[in-house]
Amino acid sequence: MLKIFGRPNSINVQKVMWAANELGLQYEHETAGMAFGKVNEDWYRAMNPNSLVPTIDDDGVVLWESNVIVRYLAAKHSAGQMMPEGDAERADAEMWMDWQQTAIHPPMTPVFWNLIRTPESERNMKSVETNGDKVRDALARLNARLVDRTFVCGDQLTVADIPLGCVVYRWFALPVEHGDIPNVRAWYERLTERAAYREHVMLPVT
Ligand SMILES: N[C@@H](CCC(=O)N[C@@H](CS)C(=O)NCC(=O)O)C(=O)O
Repeated sequence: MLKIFGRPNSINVQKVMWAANELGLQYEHETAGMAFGKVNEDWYRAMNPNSLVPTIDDDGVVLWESNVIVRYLAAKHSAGQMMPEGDAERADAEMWMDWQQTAIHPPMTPVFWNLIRTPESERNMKSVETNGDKVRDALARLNARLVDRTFVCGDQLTVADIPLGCVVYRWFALPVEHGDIPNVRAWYERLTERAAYREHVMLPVT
C-alpha cells in the first residue's frame, strides 16, 4: 500500500496529502519531520538522503520531491484528467508547478518563517516587506493567467493547481497585504469547495 511520510503542517507534505485524497487513494500516513523527528534516522535516510519531507513508498517505488510525487500519483491514477495528456498540455501544467518552486516558494519562505515561526521580537520585517513584494509580483502574474480559466490549466483541476493552491491558502492566512488579485481569490474560493483541500491544506498555519 502507498505510504506517505511527513508532518501535516508542511506545505510540501500538504501537496501530496491533498493530491492523494483528491485521487481517492488508500494510503498509510506516518508523521515525520521537525517535532516528529525520524528524518535523520537511518531507515528514513535510506529512503530520502535529504532528511526532508515528504517521502512516499508506493509498494517499493520510493520518491521524494513533492511536485514529482504529485505528478507520479496523478499520472498513475488519473492520466488524462488530473495529469493532462499530450506533450504540450502536460508541459504547461508542469511549467506552473516548477514556477511555484522557483518563483513563489523562495520569497514566500522568509515571509512565512518570520511571521509564523519566529518570535515577534526577532522578526526581520524588512525581509517580510522585500520578499512580500516578490510574492505579490508573482501572484499578479498568476492572477493574469487565471483571467479566463476556472483552474490553472483550464476547466478542471490538474496537477498545476496543487502546489499553487497550497501556497495561496498560506498567503491569504498571513497578516500581510495580499495584493489586488481577484482572479486568484476566486480560484482559491473554488478550491475551498473541495473536501480534500479543506481537510489537508486548510489547517492551522503553524
Ligand atoms: N523541494 C522539496 C523540499 C522539501 C522540504 O524542504 N521539506 C521541508 C518541509 S516543507 C522539510 O523537510 N523540513 C525539515 C523537517 O520538516 O524536518 C520538496 O518539494 O519536497
